Amino acid sequence: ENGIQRPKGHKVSFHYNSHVEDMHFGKTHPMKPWRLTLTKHLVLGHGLQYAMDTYEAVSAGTDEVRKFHAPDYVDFLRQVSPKTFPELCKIPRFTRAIPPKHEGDSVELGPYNLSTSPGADCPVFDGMSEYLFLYTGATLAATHQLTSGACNIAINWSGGLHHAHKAEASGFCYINDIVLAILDMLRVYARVLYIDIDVHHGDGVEEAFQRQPRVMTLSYHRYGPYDETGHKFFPGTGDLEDIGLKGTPGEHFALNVPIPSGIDDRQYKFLFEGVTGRAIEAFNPSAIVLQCGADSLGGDRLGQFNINIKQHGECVAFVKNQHLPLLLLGGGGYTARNVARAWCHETAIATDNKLVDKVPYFVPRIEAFKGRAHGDEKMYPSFERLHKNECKDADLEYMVKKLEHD
Ligand code: V1P
Ligand code: CA
Ligand code: ZN
Repeated sequence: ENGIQRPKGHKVSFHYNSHVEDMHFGKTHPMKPWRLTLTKHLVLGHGLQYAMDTYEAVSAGTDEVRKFHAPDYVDFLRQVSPKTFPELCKIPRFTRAIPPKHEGDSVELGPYNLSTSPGADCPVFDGMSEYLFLYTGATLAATHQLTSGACNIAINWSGGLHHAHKAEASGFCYINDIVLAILDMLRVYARVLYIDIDVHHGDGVEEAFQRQPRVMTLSYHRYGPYDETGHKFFPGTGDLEDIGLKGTPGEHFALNVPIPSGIDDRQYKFLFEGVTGRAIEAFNPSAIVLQCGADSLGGDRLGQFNINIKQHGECVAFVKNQHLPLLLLGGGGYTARNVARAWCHETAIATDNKLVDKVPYFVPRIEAFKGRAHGDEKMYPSFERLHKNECKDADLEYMVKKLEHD
């Protein structure tokens, strides 16, 4: 009755675990996992679950994460919590790794760029270990659906954490689920193209494959002078001249599109379709990973671009139209209501559906799904059990207000 249909000619799988929503990076931290609650409820409110196979994610294993990350770093992430952090820092081999505190430093950094100080990019928070291995598990499950041929497009909006390094957290990212996914894809696909439309440079992924000609990385990002004090927009890398590690087979297999602030839809479309189209032509990938960071939208709390959800979605549509196995991941996105709107819209694009203006099904008010209301049942409460109702955008605003006060 809402017109949602399974796509004809391809299959989509959707991977998620509601526990990631409950996490808090800290009161002032811009990363809000509850943006995933909004996204989930919009997706369900539109009935898009009927157009895909939905899977509840399980945690990634230690060995899986060690395929890219250093063993000691993985062990640390497995054990870390606000309670265990001070003890873990006392282990002799870490005491030297902690950089000395300089006067004027606002945050004190621990090993691996982790910190319990408020204001840190990569805080140690309650439940963080569970959170990290869950979003990674969801990405790996999505990857397996693709590589086994069970689907053509696999989605994990809780993944896409592109800044994490081999043995260091960076920019809200602890485990680089993207690198792990691509490593797994290389067992099956000859060449993997990684495209990154997050407003930040996908430095962690680029670095991991800088010597590797079977992976081409292509990031679009804000780049250039930031303010009067000479600060660069995070992470400060991704110059046009950076094309992969010189003198290795990976040279020419990294592409960067540095962009000034305020870019609009028309300009972004011109750049994205021109450069991506040429990259696909030249590289001839066997599969594509698209990081759909929503902080490139206008009005983002951290971003400085001016593009609309429509154009953000057209990037997804352009890549989907290549008809290659496609892994869709989330990433940044700090104005939660717009993140949810964008990723729901892109779930519709992936499944060849058009969304109606009003959400056709009841979207539970916040009291109804706060905490672990869905307990141990399968991820999605079936919609038959919910009242049919309408959700106008005002209802989304209501949820935002309630969640913002959490
Ligand atoms: O600018 C910095 C660092 C901190 N200084 C030492 C320089 N960090 C940024 C990090 C942005 C991370 C983006 C992640 C992603 O690409 C993928 C998930 O979207 C930063 C900013 C900022 N305006 O760029 N950190 C914070 N803001 C911050 C603010 C409050 C509390 C904690 C962190
Ligand atoms: Ca980017
Ligand atoms: Zn970002």
